[in-house]
Amino acid sequence: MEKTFLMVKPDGVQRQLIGEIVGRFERKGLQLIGAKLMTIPVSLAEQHYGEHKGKPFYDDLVSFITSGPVFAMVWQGENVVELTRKMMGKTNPKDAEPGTIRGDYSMFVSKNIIHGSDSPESANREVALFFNENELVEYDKLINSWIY
Ligand code: IDP
Repeated sequence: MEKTFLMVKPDGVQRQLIGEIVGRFERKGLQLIGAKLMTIPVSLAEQHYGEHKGKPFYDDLVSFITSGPVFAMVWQGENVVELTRKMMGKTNPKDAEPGTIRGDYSMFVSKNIIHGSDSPESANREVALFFNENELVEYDKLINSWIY
């Protein structure tokens, strides 16, 4: 089953949106297999956002993502990467459709409350960056026979 890395950013944690965001993915039928509240060290933030190094917003992005706790998660399901990107909405909340997480709960690109891997390859990389193998819990979700 495909996995993805999702993270409620510091603004989403402060705005008490963890439960709302987790609830949307649960109700969709996805399976949570790892989660933790953590403060990201600068070195991990730099690795995670390495592709943006050199861009004008990079320094602000690293200081924002390390500014307070995030809620890091691993979810699995069929096509989970594409599906959760759709549920998150466009990067800039002004372009994100109502009904998406960013469309419903955020106003500004640097405070867009959630991160989600953008391809299965980046999902594998990001899951490995944030979680040890033993932090991922494989279990049978009995309701899956009513979902798939
Ligand atoms: P994504 O989070 O939708 O995958 P990316 O392009 O990978 O979008 O950008 C990573 C994060 O960097 C965004 O979620 C947003 O918080 C921030 N960001 C992207 N573009 C800008 C910008 O033009 N100004 C400020 N922040 C930006």
